[in-house]
Amino acid sequence: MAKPIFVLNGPNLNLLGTREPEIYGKDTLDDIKAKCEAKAKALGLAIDFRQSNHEGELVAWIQEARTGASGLIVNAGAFTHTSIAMLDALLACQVPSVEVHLSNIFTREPFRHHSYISKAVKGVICGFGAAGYELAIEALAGLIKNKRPS
Ligand code: CA2
Repeated sequence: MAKPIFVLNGPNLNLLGTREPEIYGKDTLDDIKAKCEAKAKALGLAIDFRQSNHEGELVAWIQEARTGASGLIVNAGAFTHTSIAMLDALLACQVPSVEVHLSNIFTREPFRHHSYISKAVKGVICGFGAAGYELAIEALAGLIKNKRPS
């Protein structure tokens, strides 16, 4: 059985759909999970979708991905702009990874313009709402397929 793509979500993303829909869209995190599962299934992949408000738990999951995942999608929430610990975990994690943000962080407050984790990922998708997660799965599908022995 192929390893799943881990989809890791950071702090407060469990509140999606409850407020600020003009920034983050109307989808709840469960809606996004369902969209990811459908996209992965269509591409013959599996996902393991998780959310935590705790930096250490996110770091532990990135470490788990080293051996347990074929790819990694990370929306680190506000930890994007603060977490050297997540950067270090991602640098040590050899699996292909994509950073996703629902909003376009570059059109928002200056403190959101810098991401600590971008240095460690293959690419960044931001500003496309929930569709960004589906785009990230498509991107990873190509990278994972190219790695499979033929
Ligand atoms: O745009 C993104 O996906 C973010 O990663 C979301 C984070 C934010 O800190 C980043 O700068 C960009 C915040 C997620 C919190 O989402 C909420 C949604 C509804 C209600 C409260 C928080």
